[in-house]
Amino acid sequence: LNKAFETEMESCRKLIQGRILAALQTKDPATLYDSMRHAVSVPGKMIRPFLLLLACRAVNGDDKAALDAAVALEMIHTFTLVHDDIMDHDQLRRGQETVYKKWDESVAILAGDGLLVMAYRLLANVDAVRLPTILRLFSRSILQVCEGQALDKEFENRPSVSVHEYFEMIEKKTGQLFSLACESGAVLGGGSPHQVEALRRFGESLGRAFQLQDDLLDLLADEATLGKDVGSDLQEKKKTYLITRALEMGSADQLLRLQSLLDTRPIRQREIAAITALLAEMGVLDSARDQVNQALNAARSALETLPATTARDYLFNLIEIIAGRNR
Ligand code: GRG
Repeated sequence: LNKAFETEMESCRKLIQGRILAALQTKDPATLYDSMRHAVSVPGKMIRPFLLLLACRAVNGDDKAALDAAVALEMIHTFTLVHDDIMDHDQLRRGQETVYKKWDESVAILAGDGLLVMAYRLLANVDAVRLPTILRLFSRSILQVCEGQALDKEFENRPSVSVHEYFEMIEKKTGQLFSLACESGAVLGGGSPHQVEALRRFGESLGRAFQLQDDLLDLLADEATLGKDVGSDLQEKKKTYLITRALEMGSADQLLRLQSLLDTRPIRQREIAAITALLAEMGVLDSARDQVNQALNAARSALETLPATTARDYLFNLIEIIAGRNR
């Protein structure tokens, strides 16, 4: 990957992180602000704000028009993680204790709420002409994330879920913040309707690839590198791509073996390894990798329709990063 891209990604991370910390100077009440600061203290990959800024540049817009929205988006993403960790009982996030583990559920609910509202306060700074559109896009997407999360939780209690239903769920849960990043960046940059739609589709496909990778990483990643609990999806009976596809591809005998492994508690490294081997035997891991590649190709096609700019090159680079990510 080219050096300029990496430098740009790192400088975007620093910029967004600086803005987030600057917005969080309040001390009291400590359980509210300390827990909010804890949630943002280790920065994530910052893919979503980077996408928002690049989408703005890709339509010839200025960073200044997009920066507050980019910071707001990362806060919203962090808020969903804080609440998700309560719902999934996760202990580890970005390599440190989750807010829910370090404090308790009440504190984590409030910390998440605080982050969401601070994000909306920042969004209010967006240019007045574009503000109604941006508020509509953000609110619609966040509601869709709620729907995706509700489906995800409902699926945990269902014995089987189709691959089609799985894709509907991840389009909402993960795809929406990716497509929101790209669509709102393009709107803030003053892109044409065609450009806005191309970038929205790019974000949607990238989000799909990203979540499929996330499903694979829950099984295959190294916990220290990943920075969150490995095997958490299995423990929580998540209907990931791997599980929904196994239900389609497995023989009766393979599905019996899978079910008995999935019912084991707790799920340890031994079970994870056995489940991985079984899914590989069914052809499910290859199928997942194939789906990742298809989604990344769709993302590439959407970008082809945009004018050739440095920002577009960086968006192509991001596709390669996601193709090879291990955290
Ligand atoms: C009101 C929107 C709303 C929220 C409550 C909790 C919840 C509903 C939704 C959670 C949705 C969720 C956690 C989706 C998972 C998306 C995902 C792949 C997260 C990991 O993102 P990364 O890898 O994380 O970009 P980093 O740590 O790099 O920021």
